[in-house]
Amino acid sequence: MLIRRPADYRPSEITPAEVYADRRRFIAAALGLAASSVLPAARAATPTGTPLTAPRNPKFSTAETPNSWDDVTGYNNYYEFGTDKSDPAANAGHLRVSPWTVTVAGEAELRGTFALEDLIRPHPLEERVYRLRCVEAWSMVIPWVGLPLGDLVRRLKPTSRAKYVAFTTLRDPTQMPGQRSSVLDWPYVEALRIDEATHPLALLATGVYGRSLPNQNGAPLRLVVPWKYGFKSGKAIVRIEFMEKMPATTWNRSGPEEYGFYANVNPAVDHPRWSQKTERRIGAGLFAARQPTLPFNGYGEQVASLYAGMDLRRYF
Ligand SMILES: Nc1nc2c(c(=O)[nH]1)N[C@H]1C(S)=C(S)[C@@H](COP(=O)(O)O)O[C@H]1N2
Ligand SMILES: [Mo]
Repeated sequence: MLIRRPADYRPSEITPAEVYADRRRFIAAALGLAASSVLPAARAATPTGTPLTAPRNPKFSTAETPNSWDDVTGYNNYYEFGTDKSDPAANAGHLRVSPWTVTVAGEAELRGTFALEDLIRPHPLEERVYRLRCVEAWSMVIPWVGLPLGDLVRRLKPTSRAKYVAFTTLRDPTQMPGQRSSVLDWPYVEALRIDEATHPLALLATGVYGRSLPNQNGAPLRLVVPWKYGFKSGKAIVRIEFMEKMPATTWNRSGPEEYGFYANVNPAVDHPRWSQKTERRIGAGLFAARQPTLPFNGYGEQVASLYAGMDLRRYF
């Protein structure tokens, strides 16, 4: 069996795109310009999208300063639209995100295909400022808008057999050019254990910066699991399936020795090709010090008990 290793087709994975983005900011600063004036013209300098009513939930928000709109919407991972950090902003704009349906399947009482609005309408939206730590050792602070995933899961009434829940991204190569290449097995699937999915920190995001999600951030519905590496947070979700057995997930299949099912942020367990001890905060500037990565991305007090007794080196 051919095991595709991301390194084989992403030789420039970690640094060049970041350095490139920072260099542009650096040049902009030197010229006394707004960074946006030298960034690609493809994206708006100010927030777009429909304004949402979503009071901030301070209990679940970090006090750290959020990244800029430019960082949050211009530096993305979304391989359906290309593997460079600037590709999603440049290429995702045409994705049709309305109307949108989500199919609920498997071990749940409330199954079927729902209009997105019907699925989320009963749940009030709130804003939560979360850290997002990418497995590639960069991080951002992002003011998400969404609903607690656990509230929706409970409403769907998983059966007693449901132990996992999988989230599948849209598969549509006509709209998602990255799906015409085999960079990953499409569609993108990520999954959680049910107790993870019902943890109060797990969020289904419909917006960011007080407005509906830009396509590059996963419109119209994406997961945000702040104590896990960013790849667990699937974008453009069309299917939620409750399962008895642990499902195969995209990144784990693509490199099982590099990307575990759990993917909990853990500075003590390095990625085989790089350290996870520190991270680079996007937007901090070329000369800013890397910062230490915290266990469970700093959410250990809330989530560590989910993994009591588990060997986190084995279940990484
Ligand atoms: N469908 C899909 N979801 C995805 C990805 C992807 O390539 N495709 N990339 C993941 C990774 S690696 C990260 S770090 C986050 C990035 O989210 P952001 O671009 O909103 O910051 O999205 C995750 N969700
Ligand atoms: Mo990531």
